[in-house]
Parts: sequence; C-alpha cells; structure tokens
Amino acid sequence: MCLKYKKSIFLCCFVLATLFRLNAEDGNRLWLRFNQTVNRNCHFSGILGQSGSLPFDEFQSAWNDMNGTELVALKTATDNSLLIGTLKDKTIKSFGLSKELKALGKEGFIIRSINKNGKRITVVASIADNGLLYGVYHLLRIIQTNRFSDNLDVAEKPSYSVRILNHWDNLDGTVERGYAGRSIWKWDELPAVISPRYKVYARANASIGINATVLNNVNASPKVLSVEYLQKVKAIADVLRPFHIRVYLSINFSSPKILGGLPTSDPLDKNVRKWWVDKASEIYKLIPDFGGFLVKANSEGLPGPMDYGRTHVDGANMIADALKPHGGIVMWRAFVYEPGDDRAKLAYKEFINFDGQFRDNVIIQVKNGPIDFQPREPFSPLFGALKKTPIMPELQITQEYLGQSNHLVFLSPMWEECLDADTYCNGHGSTIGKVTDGTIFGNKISAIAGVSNIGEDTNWCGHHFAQANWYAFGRLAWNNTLTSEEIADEWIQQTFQTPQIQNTEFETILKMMLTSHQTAVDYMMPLGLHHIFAWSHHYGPEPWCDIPGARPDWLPKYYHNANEAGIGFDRTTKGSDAVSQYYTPLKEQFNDPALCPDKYLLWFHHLSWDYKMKSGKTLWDEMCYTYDEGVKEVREYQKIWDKAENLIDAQRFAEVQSKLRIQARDAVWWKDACLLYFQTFSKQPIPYEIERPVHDLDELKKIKLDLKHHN
Ligand code: GCW
Repeated sequence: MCLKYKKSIFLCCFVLATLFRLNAEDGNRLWLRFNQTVNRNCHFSGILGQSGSLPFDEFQSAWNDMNGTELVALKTATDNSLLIGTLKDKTIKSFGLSKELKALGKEGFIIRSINKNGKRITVVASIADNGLLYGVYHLLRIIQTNRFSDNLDVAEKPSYSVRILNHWDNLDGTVERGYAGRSIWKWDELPAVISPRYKVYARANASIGINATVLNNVNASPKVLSVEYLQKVKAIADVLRPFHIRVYLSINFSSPKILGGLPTSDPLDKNVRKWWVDKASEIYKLIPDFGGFLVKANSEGLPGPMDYGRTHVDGANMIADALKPHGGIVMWRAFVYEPGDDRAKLAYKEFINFDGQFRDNVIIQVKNGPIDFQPREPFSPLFGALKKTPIMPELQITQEYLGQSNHLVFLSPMWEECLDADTYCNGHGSTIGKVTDGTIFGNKISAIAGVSNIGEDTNWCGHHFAQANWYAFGRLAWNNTLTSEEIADEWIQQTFQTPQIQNTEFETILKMMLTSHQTAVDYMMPLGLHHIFAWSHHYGPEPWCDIPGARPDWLPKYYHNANEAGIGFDRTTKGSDAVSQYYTPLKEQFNDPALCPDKYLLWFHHLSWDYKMKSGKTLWDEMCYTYDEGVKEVREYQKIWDKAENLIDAQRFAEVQSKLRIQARDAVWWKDACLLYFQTFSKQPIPYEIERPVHDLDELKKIKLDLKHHN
C-alpha cells in the first residue's frame, strides 16, 4: 500500500474516532447535549449581538450542534431574529426594558418575544454579562425542552447570591465521600498544565447558574494557602472566571502555626490576625475576584478557636476582618458536635447565643438536618433560630448515605422538603427557603452550598442519574421554589433527548426519579430511623455495629436504641428534649407521637413494637411492610428501565441497568439485615405476605466491605 493511501486511511480513522468520541453517549456531555436529531420547533432567521462575547458564542455553538449550520450574524433585526445584549446595545435600550432589567440585578435576565415594526424578535437581555450568559443558557434550556414559542415572557433573578459547590477534594487527588473517581483538580500538574475538563466544568456549572466553588475539602490541609498552591488556585480561577464562577478555599484554622510558623493560631493574637490579613492580600493580588473562605473549625478533631479558649465568633470575625477590605466572605460551618448531649441538639446549643455577634461578611453554613446528611432528617432547628446572622443551607449532592454511586436516588425531593419546611420563626409560612434567601430577614449575603459529587469519571458523577443531582442543586440554588417535577422533567429531556423520548416511557422515568428518594428511605431507614450504617464507609446496613472505644454517637445503637420494649430515639420533652429547639406548633407536633409525621416518628420517639400506627398496623408490621415496599419499588425501576431500552442509547442504558441490579440486591440486603436484626428484639414474625429474607443474619454480620474511611 502506498504511503499516501495509508495516510488517508489513518486520517479517516482518526476523524471517525474523534467524531465517535465527541458524540459517544458515555454521559460526558451531561445535560448539554445539543443533538441534531431532535426537532425543537425553533427557527431563527439570524442573530444580533456582540460576536466574540461568551453569551453570543455559547449560543452560536449550541445552535450549530443542534442544527448543523451556523446561525447568520445580522446587523439589523429581521423577522424571527434573536437579539442577545445588555443595556449597552442600542436596540435593547430602545425596548424600554431598562428599569425592569435593573430591578433584576447583574445576574438576572429577560427573555421576551417582542414585535418591533412588524418584526418578531426574541430578545435575551440583562444589565451585565453574567445575566446575559444565564439568559442564553435558559433560552437553550427552553429550546431543548421544546418550550420555545413566539410568546416568550421570562424574567428571572437568582434566589441566592452565592450558589456554591463544596468540593471535598484533597490535595493528593483523593475525594472524601467522592464516588466518581479521583479529583478533577490535577494539583500535581497545575499551574503548568490546564486540564480541558476545567472549562467543561465551568460551562456545565454556569449553565445551571452555579457561580462559586470551594476547590478543596473542609478537612483542609494548610498547604492550600502556600505560595505554591495559590499559583495553582489562580490557574483554576482564571479558567472559571469567564463563566462568572468565583473560587473559594477551605482553610485550616491552624494555618498560621503550621504554615506560617507562628507559635499559636489564637484568633486574638495580633500576629495571628496579621498573618491572615497578609494572606488575604497575597491571595487577592493573584485572584482579584477571590470569593472567601469556608471553615470547619472545632469539628471532628479539626483545630479551631476553642483550642485557645476563644469562640466561634472570635474565629470567624478574625478571618472576616482579613477578607473584608477585598470584599470576601467567611462561610463558617455549624457542623459541630462536641460530646455532652443528644448529638441532634449540639449545633443549636453552640450557636444560638452568638446570634448577631458575627461580622456582616460572615454566613453560618448549616447542614439541612441536625445530624449529618441522613437519608431523611427533619430540618436543623438552627434555621429560623438565628435571626440576626445569615444562614446558608449545606446540602450533600454526593450520596454518602444514599447508595453512593450505585443507587439511583434523585435528591431534589429531599431538598425541596427541606427548603419548603415551615420553621414558623416568623409565623406561618417562614419556610427555610425564605429564611435563607433574604425574603424574611433581608440579609445582605445569601448563599446555598452543595457538596459536590464530581470526579474524573467519564460521566462525571459515577452514575448517569447522579448527574441529575448536580443539575437539581444548581436549579434549586437559582430558584428555590422550583418543583422537583419541573427539574426532573427538564433534566430528562436534555439528558436523554431523542425523538422517541417524548412518550409514556418518559413519564415513567420521571415517576421513577420522583419516588426514588422515598424508596431509598424505605429500604434503608424508614419511619425516622437514622445512622444505622456500616462503620466508616456508610454504604451498607450495620445496625448491630459496635466498635469498642468508639464515640457512642458514631454508632448505630445510639440512634436506634432497639430493645425488647421498642425502638427509636426519645427526643421528646421527657427524653433529650430536642423538640424544644423548634418553634410552636412544630415542637408540640414532634413531641406527640400521634401528631408527629410518620416519616420522623422514630427520630423523635422511642415506641413499643406494638405501637398502633396511623395505618392501623403495629409499628413492627409497618416497619416490615415499608422495607418490603422499598425493595418492590426498586424492582419496579428495573422494569421501567428495561422497557425504555429502545429509547436510550446502548451505553447509558446498559450502565444504568447494571447499577439498578446492584441497587435491587442492596435493597434486599438492607431489608434483610434490618428486619432480621430488629426481629431479635421485637420477637415477632415478619408478616407472612412479605417476601421472606434470603439472607442469614450471621452471614450478614460477617460482611466487611473494603471501603476505607475514618468514621
Ligand atoms: O458527613 C460527615 C462525613 C465526613 C465529613 C463531615 C463534614 C468532610 O462523614 O466525611 O468530612 O461529615 O461534613 O465535615
């Protein structure tokens, strides 16, 4: 074969391989799949705007992918054209949108169908580039989900000003509670090598309105603030900046001592204070739009102000003062539980007296529940309790306690339940959404954080459906009143879009997503049970777990308290009295088993096995039926998915199918482990209609997965 011929074959193979890779359905493109095959009912005659600007180019490139042709750039509006611009654009100005746009702020936007001199124009407008970019992504979402029309009238602004991912990524490339491979941040290669994934990451986040990211684990290494690492951080910040994503860092409170060589890290020591002031200046010289610090202090063995007899206020304010001249903020975590009382009460007890004492650039970051990202928790009573200090919810996108990257669990319904929960702090209707987004307290800073589930896996999150959780976090952070149904609907259409998906299978996939959280709760820990996981890795069941010498509140028995008399944690006024941390009427409701919602029953009450449930069943029977229901639901999901085989591309179909098989096996494992173990106390039969256990308790007790973690 002549060389020329060989070369062209090689070239052909290369092009084909590249094309295949670009369009491979491996999940790499997330929800940003602007496939050509789908008719979206949207035709533009051309586009007006600032060519070369990110919003303009993002639209052009997506349009190209959707239609296979470039959208013609126009000089003047023609019928059916698209206009993208800020108030600097004369035509936009001529529409008289200025007042409305200003009210929406820099991140807000308008998408509107306007008739101008007999011409229909679709306008995307904002006062700033940030808003314009979000507007463009929103228009693309409208087109992708087949909602485009000649009558568009959308005006949006975000619920929270800081919408932030928390990466629990370590500098050695591992990810704490990460189930999608190693960290996407390649610290060893930075700043010399910039992974192309950083930009894809930035685009994906911006497309759902995320505007901030904490790059490193809250269990922070002081090294991240070293001169060497700050150069690496700067390199990442430079890639994220065009997408309006600001970089933040988690810091170790002992940094002045460990990194700076000072004899102490006492927040009232003047050299320590100066160290932070200098460090902040050094950072802002490199990264002028640096966001600020996230701090986990005096929690799970990490250092903090209490090591020096100081308080959270002393610690947070010292760091806030260093950041203040540069416009930075401190996100100070309330995930603290020094032993001494019911763990569910500790954060509230530690923070309640500090209300109003923090600087105005401090925000307290509170996990959705009072314990720790359990499959279901009532909300943390700190929401609504601090009235003069802004609070931000911390949600966990990574599924530490929810099947990790093996189980299909759409988390949006759980977050919706939290954001919509009424705290009653300001009378009826004081939902967590309103308490945190500034509606009720008018706080200057508002923020919401999600612990990232992103890793270097091709599909980013380890499970195709886990992408929906990243997506949902962004969408809820943008608009905390969206429903899970709206979010799931958008996500499915964008992620699995094929001409066929618009039919009944679509509805069942949607239903599967919407019920999946309840299902996981049912087969793991229904009726308010919590923290009955295996030691350390938190994947499977281990309600019997006992580690000599371990902190009692790291062990399942502390939480389920199962004995012959019954099961559950008594947090009533006669027990630990955690109920009293809630406002009336919640505290009375939670205190009374007859009024307490079933989903929180064993969170607040220790009840006898024969306790009569609202359904009429005994507690034991109800528990058995609920575990069984969880298993049945997963089996149903397998059927739903298999039925969709010809609608979904082969690779993603097969990958989800095999994960569902694992989930079904795990659900049975959970059901058998919990029922067989609790049966040793209830001494009652598993109702006979229910599927019999397939495992043996002694065998289950021997299972030790090799998944390492510290607690
Ligand atoms: O959920 C627990 C996790 C720890 C985590 C900690 C925290 C980063 O098991 O892995 O540490 O919470 O939120 O600080």
